[in-house]
Amino acid sequence: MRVEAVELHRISMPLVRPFATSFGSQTARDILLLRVRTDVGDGWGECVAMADPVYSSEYVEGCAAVLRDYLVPALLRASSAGTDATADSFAGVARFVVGHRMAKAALETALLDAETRAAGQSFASRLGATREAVDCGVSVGIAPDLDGLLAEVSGYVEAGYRRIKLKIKPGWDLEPVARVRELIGELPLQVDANTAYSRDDIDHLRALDAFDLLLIEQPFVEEDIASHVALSRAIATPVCLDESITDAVVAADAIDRGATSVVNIKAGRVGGYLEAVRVHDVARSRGVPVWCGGMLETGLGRAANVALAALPGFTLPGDTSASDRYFAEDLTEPFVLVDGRLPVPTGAGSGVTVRDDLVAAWATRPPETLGA
Ligand code: SMG
Ligand code: MG
Repeated sequence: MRVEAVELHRISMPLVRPFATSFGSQTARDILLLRVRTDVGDGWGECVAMADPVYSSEYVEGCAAVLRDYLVPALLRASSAGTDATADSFAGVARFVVGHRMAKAALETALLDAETRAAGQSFASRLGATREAVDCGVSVGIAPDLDGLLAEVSGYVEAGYRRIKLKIKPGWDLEPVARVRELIGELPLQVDANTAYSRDDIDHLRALDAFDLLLIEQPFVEEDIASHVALSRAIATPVCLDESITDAVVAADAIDRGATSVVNIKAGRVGGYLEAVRVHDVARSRGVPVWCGGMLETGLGRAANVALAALPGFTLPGDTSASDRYFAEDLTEPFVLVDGRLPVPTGAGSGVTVRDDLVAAWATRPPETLGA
């Protein structure tokens, strides 16, 4: 496969309701999309970085810069020098840029889409999926008040979600969790702190053991593996790392050190879907369950996530909610919940079609074309 050009598209999509976390509130999704133009057809990839560097050090404008200045030129050079520009060979090109995993993942996904589409193969089959539908959970932001939270959660329970995840932070934890547990009975429940706590909070966090949670996700800062080990020893609720897990080596190490007994896998956070599969593999070989995280993706990124979530080690419901959880209208055909599950796309490539009319209508700046 030869890459002829790469387009950078920027769009903004309003959220159906604000999504608040310990690091701030989002009201719209500012998204970078990539289209690769190749000799065998086009491929699309979505960059999961947020508008600001608040969830991770990466952010949309930074991803666009590293793609424009480094990753895309390196890919175009390698391709014109005769390297077969597949997702696999992209690893060799990407290696010379340190970090910037979300930017790399977006480009790798576009290549994966182009090559599997041309071969008539689905993402699910390329990644090694074994299921036709995946169990879905929903991530619930920090609400303005408890009544608002309970009303929102009730709506998701009615919609059929198989697991609720609550965002927590100091001052918004035990009470909301207790009230939601009371509301939802035995429905699986978990919490995500997005690094809002410190080691001094271990005694406080232990009180969460009363609520029979599936897990507590990323209570401490991402580099602090030692405090996650300390918490894991002090608490009965399983500790799950998200932000800390940046590749399969880190995942294996965190598991072996006892910092995490469940892993949240996000392809963007680990540099792409191929590395995400390797994280799945190291966890599975250690008997550690994984689940698919989310970054408020459009249908494009959601399609790839649902394919990943269909691998055998993904034994817990993911943050793979339906399109209408975030968007009134999706960029692709919408993902609709059926009995708390989403069907895994079976068409070639991502299996969904990006609507050019919406990419143009929602554009926040003119597209850039590199190469050609
Ligand atoms: O896609 O439903 C989704 C979002 C799930 O909570 C979610 N993601 O830390 O896991 C996480 C967050 C990161 C994004 S918060 C703006
Ligand atoms: Mg998280």
